Amino acid sequence: MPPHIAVLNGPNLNLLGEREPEVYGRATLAEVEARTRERARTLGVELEWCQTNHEGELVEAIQQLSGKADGAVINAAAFTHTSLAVRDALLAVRVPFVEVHLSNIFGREPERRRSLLADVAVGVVAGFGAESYRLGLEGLVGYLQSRHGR
Ligand code: CA2
Repeated sequence: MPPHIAVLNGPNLNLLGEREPEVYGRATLAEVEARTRERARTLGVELEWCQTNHEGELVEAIQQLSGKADGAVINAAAFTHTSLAVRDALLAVRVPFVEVHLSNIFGREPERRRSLLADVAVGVVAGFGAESYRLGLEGLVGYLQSRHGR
């Protein structure tokens, strides 16, 4: 069976491409999804994609990864900086994940420089716009392959 990877997107990412292109780029979330799916196809992994504006829905989506996904690519958006609930859900399911951001959160306002998720992630990719998702997926797939090869 091909590895199953979930890509989870948090609040306001549905607005991508419409506003703040200088910060987040011009690609819409549908375009980011299409590019990421194209890479998933060449990597031979199955991709599931979702976006929610609600913290509880994101927590539920993370809980549902258990037993279903081999790994996850997560842009928790503003919840990255605020949500212990998202962190707790990720710790509970123990599914390896890569944290991704379109912008370089470490070069932004102080409140965005802190991630409540990064220390429990396999890795973090930030600042490459839509490419952050592709890079995150590649990193995660490489991690899963090396783990299986051990
Ligand atoms: O850089 C990222 O990917 C972020 O996760 C995006 C979040 C932000 O809160 C994080 O600090 C960094 C924002 C999501 C998108 O918000 C938009 C707001 C207006 C127009 C378009 C997108």
